[in-house]
Amino acid sequence: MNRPRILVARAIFPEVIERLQQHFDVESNPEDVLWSKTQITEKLRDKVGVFTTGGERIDAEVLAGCPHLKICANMAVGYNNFDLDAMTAARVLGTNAPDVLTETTADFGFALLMATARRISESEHFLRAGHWTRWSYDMFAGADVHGSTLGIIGMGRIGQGIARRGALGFGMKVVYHNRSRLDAAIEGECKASYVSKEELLKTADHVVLVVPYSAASHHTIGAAELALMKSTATLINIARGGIVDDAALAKALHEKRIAAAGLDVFEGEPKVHPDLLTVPNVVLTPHIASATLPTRLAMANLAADNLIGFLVNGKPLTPLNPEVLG
Ligand code: 8YV
Repeated sequence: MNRPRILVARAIFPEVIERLQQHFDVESNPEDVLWSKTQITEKLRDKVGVFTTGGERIDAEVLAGCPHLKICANMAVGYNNFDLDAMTAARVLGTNAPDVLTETTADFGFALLMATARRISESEHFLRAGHWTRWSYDMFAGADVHGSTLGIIGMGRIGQGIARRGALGFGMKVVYHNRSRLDAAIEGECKASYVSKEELLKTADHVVLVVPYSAASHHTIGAAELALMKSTATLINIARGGIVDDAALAKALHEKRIAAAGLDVFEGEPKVHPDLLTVPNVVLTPHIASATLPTRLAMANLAADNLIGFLVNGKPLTPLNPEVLG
């Protein structure tokens, strides 16, 4: 019997490949080769499904070369690697991996905030370099987290998780800005108040970005927004590269316009703006906010469940463009 053919675009957990092999003919990538868009298009020519990890671009150009493709299952909650309009036009379903990573990613957002505010990376580099020869009263004095004002831009599930940590665990005053205001019940649970973006930037001691990337959210934070922030404030980006204008941020950090930044995502990653690498008051991590093994396994299993659910049973779990199902 001819089984549906799928492509797994990057190396993933072998047990997830084995699950997929129970249903499909799987072309996988155990060597984790970074295939070009042309190579992926070529490999998808005879496939009905693809497992993507968030880095593989699926757009009209790719779709034009893949006449049999029916589903792209992303192992990520963000799906800006998909041109969803082009996929819908080609009647290709997109799915993402929400929920399973919410708490892990919120943990990381909070960890990055703490590390940044309390200058943990900067002070560790100083120690490792052998510069710690004496104590001084203001050595690596940072900003308080407890009792300060936390401003969250993008109050989806992960933003709400960070708000709960801040309000309930650290007694922070939480303000947020979002495309739409949340229900009063959720605001109450997160102890968060809705404010304009401008007010948030002016009043927050710590600004955390958790907005999805789109043309509309490109450079949500640029020079003008950085100019509104307190000079003592920290900025945390766990959303996507492109939400922050990294060149403007590097300049603001060099000029001490704001105190510090914690960045897990970058414009053009894995490249990092060279001026960010030379500022001491920034904590840089390589897009690892969801990186715990149980969570990454749950994300991979959810992407696999979407492929199996849709291609075997006609029922994907987390469809992004369900209109193609009808
Ligand atoms: C992924 C993420 O690890 O889920 C997302 O949107 O940013 C991360 O959890 C990343 O996209 C690589 O797949």
